[in-house]
Amino acid sequence: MQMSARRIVAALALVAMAFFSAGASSAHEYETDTVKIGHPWLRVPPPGATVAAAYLSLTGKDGKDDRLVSVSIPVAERTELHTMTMDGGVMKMRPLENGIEIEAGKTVELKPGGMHVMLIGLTRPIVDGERAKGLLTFEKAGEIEVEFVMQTMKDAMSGEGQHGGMQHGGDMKHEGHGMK
Ligand SMILES: [Cu+2]
Repeated sequence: MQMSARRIVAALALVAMAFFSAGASSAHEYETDTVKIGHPWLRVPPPGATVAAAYLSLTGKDGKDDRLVSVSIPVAERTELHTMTMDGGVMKMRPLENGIEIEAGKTVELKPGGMHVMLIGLTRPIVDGERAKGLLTFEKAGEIEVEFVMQTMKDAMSGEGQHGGMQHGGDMKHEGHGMK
């Protein structure tokens, strides 16, 4: 009896491992007292890019609200929270000086074509399937460490419909970056 029980435990452990190795692109999430953080990912930029963008979703828990104040990802010299808007047919990005507000029971999506974490001055290559540690700072929940999965646009969007292929770090106009 005891042996077979052990075998079952061993089998379950294998199943768990299979899930963990099922791919860096599988969804992962984190939770604070106030916010659920969904699938932080870092988009693999075009070769030679010095900037990149990272995304995640933020859901305010019932009866709670918070604000994402800043994000730090050590693969870049600095990061900014950006919004993206169309201005006369040109996509423009602007820093979100007050961070990102998270309302109770609502989800804010940072995603290609919209709000994003801008990584400026990459200090290492962004490689599909690898991970980068990041630190999110919330007004109420404080600091929480997460991992950003490095993914291509295609992987990230699979099963999520069409989002159009926004290119980051190409000809796009950046405002307020002080990029040199
Ligand atoms: Cu940007």
